[in-house]
Amino acid sequence: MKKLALVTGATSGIGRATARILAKNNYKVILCGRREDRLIALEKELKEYTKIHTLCFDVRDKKAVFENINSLPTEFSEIDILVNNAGNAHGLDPIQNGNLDDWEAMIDINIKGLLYVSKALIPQMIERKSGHIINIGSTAGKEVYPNGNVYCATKHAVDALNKSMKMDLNPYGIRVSAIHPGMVETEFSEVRFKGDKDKAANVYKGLKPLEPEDIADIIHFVVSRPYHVNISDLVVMATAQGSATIVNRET
Ligand code: NDP
Ligand code: 8X3
Repeated sequence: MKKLALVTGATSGIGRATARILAKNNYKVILCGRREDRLIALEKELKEYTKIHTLCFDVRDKKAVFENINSLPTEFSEIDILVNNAGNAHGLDPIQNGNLDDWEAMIDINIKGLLYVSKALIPQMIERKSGHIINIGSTAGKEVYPNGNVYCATKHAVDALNKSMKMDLNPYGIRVSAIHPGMVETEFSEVRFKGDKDKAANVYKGLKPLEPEDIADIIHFVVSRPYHVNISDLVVMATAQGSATIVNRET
């Protein structure tokens, strides 16, 4: 049996694809998310490959984060790999029209949630002088785009936290890596546009976007390097994407 990975946001998109590839490669996996029905379905699907545990909590709820992680059964308590993936964009409005609830959701989930889960797991990694944290940033954490304001700010924060974690955890031999995807077709745009499927589909119209499996494959590559190799920062875009704002919709 290989290492144990905890994946946040495992109920959809990049997180679910990551849980699948890790499970199929014999990693033990803890699946996290708020939608319990999806956690149960994924556990059922993956338990033929490996040992699976599920944790149902909202990363915004710090009490729930610590209670869930601190009460893991022994077999799932020593976590080698944390994939900080849970997150979303809420809204796409110019700053002057931004919705406060959307802003708070993005800041609370994408930044504070990532910090709570990391804070709950870092002590055990320090104690063992081993571990690997994968932070899912975004190209929105490397550049900004019109109306992306607060989402871009949260992903710039993930970029900064990734670099900071790498420095602060360096004395303890802990690996820290960020993966910054461009456009990946998941439920991301449906969440951003509050369930408007047509608007969401338009984001990917006329191009071949990344698929969640493309990113999952890269996460698997990153975690499976020899321990002395730390891939610190990776930007991955669809070939049709030239930058956050340049997209070739002819390909
Ligand atoms: P999805 O919407 O498909 O998945 C988001 C995941 O995050 C779900 O599993 C969801 O689970 C979880 N999540 C959201 N809010 C919370 C919360 N409050 N507490 C716990 N879990 C939560 O989107 P993606 O797979 O695309 O997004 C995954 C990550 O990738 C995000 O951090 C996103 O910013 C990033 N990203 C996405 C890109 C894209 O184009 N799709 C590009 C670059 C980065 P549940 O609702 O069950 O809680
Ligand atoms: C998600 C990709 O282009 O919407 O982080 O910012 S994008």
